[in-house]
Formats: sequence, structure tokens, C-alpha cells
Amino acid sequence: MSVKVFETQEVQDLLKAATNIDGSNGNARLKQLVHRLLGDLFKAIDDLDITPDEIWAGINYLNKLGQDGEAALLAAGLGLEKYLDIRMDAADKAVGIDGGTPRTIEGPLYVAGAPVRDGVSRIDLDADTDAGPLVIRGTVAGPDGKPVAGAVVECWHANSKGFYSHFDPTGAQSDFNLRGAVKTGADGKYEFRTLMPVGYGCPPQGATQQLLDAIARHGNRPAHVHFFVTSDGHRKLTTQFNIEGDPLIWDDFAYATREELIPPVTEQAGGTALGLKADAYKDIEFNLKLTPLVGGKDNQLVNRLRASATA
Ligand code: MBD
Ligand code: FE
Repeated sequence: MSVKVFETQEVQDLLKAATNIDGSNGNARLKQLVHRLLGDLFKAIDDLDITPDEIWAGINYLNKLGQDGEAALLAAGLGLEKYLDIRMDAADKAVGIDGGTPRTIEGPLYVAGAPVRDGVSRIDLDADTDAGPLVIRGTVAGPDGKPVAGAVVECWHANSKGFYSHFDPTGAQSDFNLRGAVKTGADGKYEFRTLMPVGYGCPPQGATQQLLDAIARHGNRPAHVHFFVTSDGHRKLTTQFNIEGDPLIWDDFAYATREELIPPVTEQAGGTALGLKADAYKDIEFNLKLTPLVGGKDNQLVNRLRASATA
């Protein structure tokens, strides 16, 4: 059966009625978006001869996705979040902004509200016998390369099981374990004393993994650390680095890896004096360069629903 009904008056009228596109009330932008996206879906049903069974499987999938709370996880896994980065990179290029630390996706696991410390923060609140000590440090610089004082560097990462506090299915971690915020002084420096993370894997029974299984993709990320950097007079930076040597570095299910975001990991001694759990520790220098405001404002600030807690 390959009927074509999309272009008929009946269907075009249905689309208009269903979205109230010609009505004078309601959110005009939302009407525009729903009309376009619903129309694209209708057209795809025609073009690909999508069956009722397939449509209902898709509807049921969306219900499971919502029940699992995984819509933002699926957005990362399907490259939608990466696509938004590609567009923001292109928009920056168009207005001549370059030279800052490259952005990469935020992901769905940030929690607002970590205590802000001056210069350095110890963020491994819970013991983790399988993780060795790690120091992450660097300098926040402005577009001119000079250190930025008063910037807030936030970081968050997984434990040795690949789980993030607040979202840990085992319930093992306390609030804000492996999450921190540091305010820079005049030297622009920040430092986190923490533990080495391991890569994340999607919940095996969740809707995201279910779809990935069906299209023969994995749902894993290489070990990584997320950052937000905020500073008056600069645009907010959302980025991550990957842990060098992770076998999945170029096979990230969320497509966040970038050449410039794989800093070297060095072996250091002297951890005991820093209060680390062992004298031998790993050290990663990750310098952060901010970009200027555009027309006096942050033109790429992203609003999205984020978890928050009080420390
Ligand atoms: C993560 O830790 C992550 O960073 C992303 C993008 C998706 C799922 C888990
Ligand atoms: Fe992550």
C-alpha cells in the first residue's frame, strides 16, 4: 500500500485545525513549531508508509521514555544535543568569535547548588576504594589571554562505577559527591581534588538503551569531567574533558569528544601533603579560555530544566 494523502486539502486543513495555526490566540511560536513538526511527521508517514502498528509502538515508546525520565538522555544519544553545539559553533564563527575553549554538551546530569570555595575544592566526599586520586587544575583566562578573577568554575563527574551523585541508582553517594564549584582569585586559578572517574553507561532497562539496542548502538561514554565556567563580562562556557586513553574516546554515544578536550594525564607524587588518599596521584591541567559577550550579552546562554539541591 503506498497511498499519498499529505498534500490533500483535507490533510492540510487538519494540520491547520490541530495546531490552531490561523487562530489569533495562543503562543504563535509554539503554533509555528507544532505545525511544522507535526506536518513533517505526517509527511514521513506518507513517504515511508509508516504503519499504524509502528505509530503505536512509537507512542508507547514516548510514554516509557517519560516514565523513565530519559528524554534528555535520548537527546544526547541521538546527537540532538551535539547538533545544537554544531549550530552554536557556526553562529560563533559567523560573528567572528573563536579562540575560546571549545564547548561541548552539558548532558542531563548537572545539579545546581554545589558549595562555592575559593581557589580549590576537595569534592570526593565519599570513599571510593576503586578510584585513585586526581587533581584537576588550570587557569581561567579571558579572550585576551589574561587570568580572570572572580570566575566560578563548576565541575561534575562520575565515580568509579560510572554513576553520578543525585542520579546514582544504587543510592550510594551523598549529595554533591564529585560535584564542586570554585571561585578564582587574581591569578585566575582553580583546582579540584577528586577521584578518577569511569565512563557512564545508560540504564540497561531504560528507554534510551532500548532504542540503542534495536539499532545496534551502545550507550556508553568515555570517562569525562563536565564544566560550567561563569564570569561577569564573559559568556558562560559549557564543556568537558575526556580522560586520555579511554578506549571509547572516539566512540562516545553522546558525541561530545573534541580534539582540543583531551588533556594529558600525568603521574605525580606528593598527594599526601595535598590531603589526597594516596601520595601518588594523577594530575590534569585543563586551562579554560572564555569568550566575550556579544552586544553586551551572552547570546548563547541555554535555559533548560536542571536538578538542584542544597549542600
Ligand atoms: C552523561 O554523563 C553525560 O555526560 C551525557 C551527555 C549523557 C549521559 C550521561
Ligand atoms: Fe557526564
